[in-house]
Amino acid sequence: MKLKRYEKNPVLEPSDDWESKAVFNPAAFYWNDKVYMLYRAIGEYDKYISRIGCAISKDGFNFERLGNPVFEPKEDYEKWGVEDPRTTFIDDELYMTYVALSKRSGPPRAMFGRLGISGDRAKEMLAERGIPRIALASMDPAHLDDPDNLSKHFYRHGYITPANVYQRDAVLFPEKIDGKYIMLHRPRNWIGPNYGTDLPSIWIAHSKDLKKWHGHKIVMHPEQKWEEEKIGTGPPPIKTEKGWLLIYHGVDEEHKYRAGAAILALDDPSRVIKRFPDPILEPEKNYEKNGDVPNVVFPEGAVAIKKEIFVYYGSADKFCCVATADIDEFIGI
Ligand code: BMA
Repeated sequence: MKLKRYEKNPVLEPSDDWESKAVFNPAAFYWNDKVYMLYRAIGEYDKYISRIGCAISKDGFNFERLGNPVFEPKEDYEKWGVEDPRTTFIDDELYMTYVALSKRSGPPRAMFGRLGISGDRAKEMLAERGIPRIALASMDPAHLDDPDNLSKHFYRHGYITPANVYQRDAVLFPEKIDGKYIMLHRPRNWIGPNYGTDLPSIWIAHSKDLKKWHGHKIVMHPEQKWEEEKIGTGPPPIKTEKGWLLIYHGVDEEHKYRAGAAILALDDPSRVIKRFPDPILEPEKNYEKNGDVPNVVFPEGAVAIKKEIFVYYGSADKFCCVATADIDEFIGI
């Protein structure tokens, strides 16, 4: 099963000032008949600090930007960037997980050549990097009626992953299960004999308070050639008749990012009911092959509107795009 790209992709391209270099890896949610995309934006390549902008659409394809960032570094623990947001409604509150950088990370290594960074300078930049962690923010969605002031209304919960665990991918389920919040995450350094996996994998955990997480266990390991380096979560899982539809990303040895899908049991999402062996989307178009980091499709938002699913993804760390599918066909009902 494949996702169908919108023929007029990208739906968002870099614009002015704080979003002049790249807009990518968007979260998405549906509220009052509109799709909201919260996207990661870069305005310069030296510090490469990410902010989060918002664009709104009535049809899921044509977006209008709000103009100013809706979320930007404020606390020390995120002062070098807020990246890769994922949004979920739980009990009528809008939650956003994101990567919080407390240390300078700089541009991705894949861009060093183009930016003329090499030798000692490259070594220095890599040595400066800290361990990325996931932080959480939330908002009462009633504030969406006051879009110009969104940045004031996010409440920061702080880090939700520990200091020594390298984390860039975490999503919350849209519902509690057995009274507990559920998270999928990808601890990159939980590999080796103690962890039961040689490669970074997708794990599950539960929590009563969104702060302390328990019961960590692997849900999926990399299996296919196209995910031979690592896998990580994509958008928050979508509830369907057959189970939770999980869209995730897989990375191969050549650093190509593709999207895959699996279905997890509704009552126990640590159980995989079905996993699609082939990618559902892979870099093919110019805007996916050429950008700041080549050959990347990176889904982080998914919205179900009636029987259609809209998947929002970053392409080549440069643009925001959308691809769709009929949910029933997709999961094989
Ligand atoms: C991942 C993350 C994403 C990025 C992708 C491709 O590790 O850094 O933010 O889109 O690499 O560069």
